Amino acid sequence: MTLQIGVVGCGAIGQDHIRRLTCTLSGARVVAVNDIDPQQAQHAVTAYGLNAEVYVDGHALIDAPDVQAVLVTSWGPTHEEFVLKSIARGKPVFCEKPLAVTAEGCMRIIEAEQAHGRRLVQVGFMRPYDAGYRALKAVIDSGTIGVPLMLHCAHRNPSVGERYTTDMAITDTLIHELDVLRWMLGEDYVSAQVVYPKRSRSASPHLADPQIVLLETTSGVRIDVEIFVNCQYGYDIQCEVVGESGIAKLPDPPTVSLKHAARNGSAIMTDWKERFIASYDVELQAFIDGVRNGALTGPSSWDGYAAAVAADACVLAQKSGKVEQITLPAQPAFYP
Ligand code: NAD
Ligand code: ISE
Repeated sequence: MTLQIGVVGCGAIGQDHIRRLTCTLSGARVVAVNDIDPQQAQHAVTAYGLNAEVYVDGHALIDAPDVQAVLVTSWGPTHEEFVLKSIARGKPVFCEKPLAVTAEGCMRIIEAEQAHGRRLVQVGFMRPYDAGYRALKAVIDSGTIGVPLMLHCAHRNPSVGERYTTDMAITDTLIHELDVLRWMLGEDYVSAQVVYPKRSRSASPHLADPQIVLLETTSGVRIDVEIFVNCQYGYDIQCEVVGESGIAKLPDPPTVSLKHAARNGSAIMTDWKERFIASYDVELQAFIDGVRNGALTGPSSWDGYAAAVAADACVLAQKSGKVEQITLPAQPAFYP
């Protein structure tokens, strides 16, 4: 049976997910679309030749009897209401990060999902599906480099728009590292601090860029993450794990090594959509398969909550300049 999906939010990633649902993945079909800007929704229908109803209201789309599962790809502050609505209707929902913009919002979703009695939510954290991160985790788990002691990471974007503010370095950007490093190490965070290097002249006046986030995990692993969203040269994700007896590094995407015009080099990607294209495919196929098999396995509401709790502490640390504690309640058995 083909899973009939309704999409709320047809911006950059909404359109990209509609494309993969329509052209790349199997077992699902987009039957309804919505955007607060109706032209965006209509554009998705035209661009991908969808046989889909356009709804002016996301809640009406979720209510529609032919919508069996929901994709929430609207702006972050709207995620909580659409996820709660999907749970209230008993419909599985894939929600792009962040699950909600506050930890309290994520907790309301967790409570609603548990009250429903079975998992309905998958969060759009795609990096645990990335082949490079999976290979890195396999090396750590094999014990080859001994116990991890330190991680050196970087999340660099070529540039960001005017609307991007200092706190978004955490809530929009670092949130991926907060999720994937926790998954990779199998540990939660206990503290965070943010320090500001010399500011780039490419950053807008309301953005401190770059930033360095220092995290500590329960067992004492120290992590530094450079967030630099106006680095100019490309979209560059780095992660190096220093263990007791060796170092393991996230592979760069494969590109041709080129010797030309008295230079030796290789291309660097500039677009996050391309860098993680395979992981987006795998995460969304996992959602479709999970719904059809009656068991979701991808990043859960609890993962969304854990990342949000850490992000809240990082935003506090941005403002206080101090080391801020991160405290997670015990993980409910509902989320094994
Ligand atoms: P975008 O601004 O391009 O698109 C967001 C869309 O949501 C817009 O078309 C806007 O009109 C629509 N919208 C806003 N409020 C709405 C509402 N109440 N109802 C319906 N539609 C509404 O942004 P984007 O880059 O597509 O990001 C969307 C979400 O996806 C964000 O939460 C972002 O963090 C996340 N995202 C995740 C990744 C990833 O790597 N996993 C990448 C990009 C974006
Ligand atoms: C964007 O919203 C994403 O989620 C991308 O994966 C991330 O790398 C980028 O920095 C964000 O702006």
